[in-house]
Amino acid sequence: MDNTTKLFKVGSRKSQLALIQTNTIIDKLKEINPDHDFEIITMTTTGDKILDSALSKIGAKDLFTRELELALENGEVDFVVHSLKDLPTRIAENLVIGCVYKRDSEFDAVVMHPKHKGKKLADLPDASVIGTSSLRRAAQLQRKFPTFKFESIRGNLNTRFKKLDEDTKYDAIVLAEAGLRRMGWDDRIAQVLDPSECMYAVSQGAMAVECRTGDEKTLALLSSIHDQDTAVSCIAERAFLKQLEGGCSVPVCVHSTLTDSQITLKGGVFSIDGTQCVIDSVTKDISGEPAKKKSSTNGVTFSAIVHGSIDLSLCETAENAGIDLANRLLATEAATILKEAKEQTAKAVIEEKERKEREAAQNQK
Ligand code: DPM
Repeated sequence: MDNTTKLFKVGSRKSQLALIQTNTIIDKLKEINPDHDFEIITMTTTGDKILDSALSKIGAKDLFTRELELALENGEVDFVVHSLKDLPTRIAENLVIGCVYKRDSEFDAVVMHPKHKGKKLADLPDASVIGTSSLRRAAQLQRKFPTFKFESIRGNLNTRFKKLDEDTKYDAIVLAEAGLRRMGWDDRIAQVLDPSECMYAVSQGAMAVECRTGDEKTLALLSSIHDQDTAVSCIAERAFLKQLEGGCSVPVCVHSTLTDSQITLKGGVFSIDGTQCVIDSVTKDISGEPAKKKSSTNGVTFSAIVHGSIDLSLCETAENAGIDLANRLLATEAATILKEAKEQTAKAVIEEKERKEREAAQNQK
């Protein structure tokens, strides 16, 4: 390697979607920094290995990210690309989100079984089976469509498509529109759900790149593709989830809008069965101060989003929007709904563990 070439090692999950996302980031970095080289090192995470349980029943927050973070900590890779919605709102002190990439669609989308071609959810018959292992999607859609049944479906996106098309079990599945489009499956999108039907998950559709705290070379590189608007929205959403102490174990959903003058964060807490919910919103003025960029590589974290050159006051306002909204909800019956949902999920985690132990014992016989 000569002096002008810099090689960066990039960690990625092996799934097709993860590799597409990693390559998108690398291509953009190369476009801006043509003298840099990138080598992808793939690995398997717990979330990729445990395919017979719903995410919420596995009982860990960092299923898709921990192994990648370990590789970062060990110096095996210089940065890793995540879907920001899979990254916990608290990350280890020695790691940071070096940049947030411009968000794709944040909405959820419905994919129909081929026999329902041309239909929307509202056209499906009573007792239709919808495949999703997201508590958030199931709770909100159960509320809208009380006769539907929601069944867990796991595996990477390719596997889920196969399960939908080749089994007769599911009438439709619900996935993130961003993931579907990144995979090139645009023509299978039967319906994009707007927030009145299904609010999205915190940071859905946004990619984040994580690196080591204080790795100035990598942080400088990543700052070249940082999108401040996406970061500001995601800071508000992540601060909301963090303050609620939520994760994928509870049906928490958001809808944020950012203009030049305001940030509005709408958020909801649902019971697991969707019968109870509280939704509220907070708006903050962001027009006051001109966007003055301040430097913050160390020490300042907004729900774990840190990078080189950002408008700190804007980030702070976004963070406060999330915290305020969470506190407003926690002062209502949302607190009880959340507590019960967490207890239910914790119980489901134990039951799932016992089920697997029984299964393993059976297989030994
Ligand atoms: C999280 C959830 C899901 C993923 C829970 C939720 C979906 C789980 C499932 C936190 N992570 O959304 O309520 O349906 O079994 C994941 C996907 C993407 C990132 C796939 C999807 C898409 C790309 C993106 C899995 N993580 O949601 O359809 O948002 O950037």
